[in-house]
Amino acid sequence: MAGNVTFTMIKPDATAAGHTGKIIDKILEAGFTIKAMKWTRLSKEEAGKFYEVHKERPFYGELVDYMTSGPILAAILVKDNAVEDFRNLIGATDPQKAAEGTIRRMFATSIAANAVHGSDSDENALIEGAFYFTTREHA
Ligand code: 3AN
Repeated sequence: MAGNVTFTMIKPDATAAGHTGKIIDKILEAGFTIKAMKWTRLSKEEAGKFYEVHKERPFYGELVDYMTSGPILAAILVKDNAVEDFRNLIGATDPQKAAEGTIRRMFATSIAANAVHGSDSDENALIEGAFYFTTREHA
């Protein structure tokens, strides 16, 4: 059975463009509740660690540079079938391929600067949430 937790980051392009409030509205309207939330800025070391799975990908350096270029909003979200429903809400990685009405279609500017992150599995949702929040912060 699918889990009810996912993890998101509103990325530097979206926070800089002033889209944070509108994106949170979309997330709440879609039925997610916020279990923990943190406004922060990643160091290169932290971003490198968060995206370690992409280390061998050609865009890894660009991704780390971009994710450290400004503040982000990290959050743990709760809803039935959270991972899949959130991926549907944000749309495809490439905003030009993202469906109408999805967060990336509305707010993202490119594949790299694609406005939001969404965990791709229940397991990664827990790992990613634990990267930012202690157990007490989402009790
Ligand atoms: P998603 O975020 O949709 O799960 P992944 O896991 O394939 O996509 O990629 C992780 C992140 O790496 C993306 N959110 C995006 O910021 C960046 N990324 C993916 N593909 C590219 C690419 N071709 N060029 C630059 N950045 C990319």
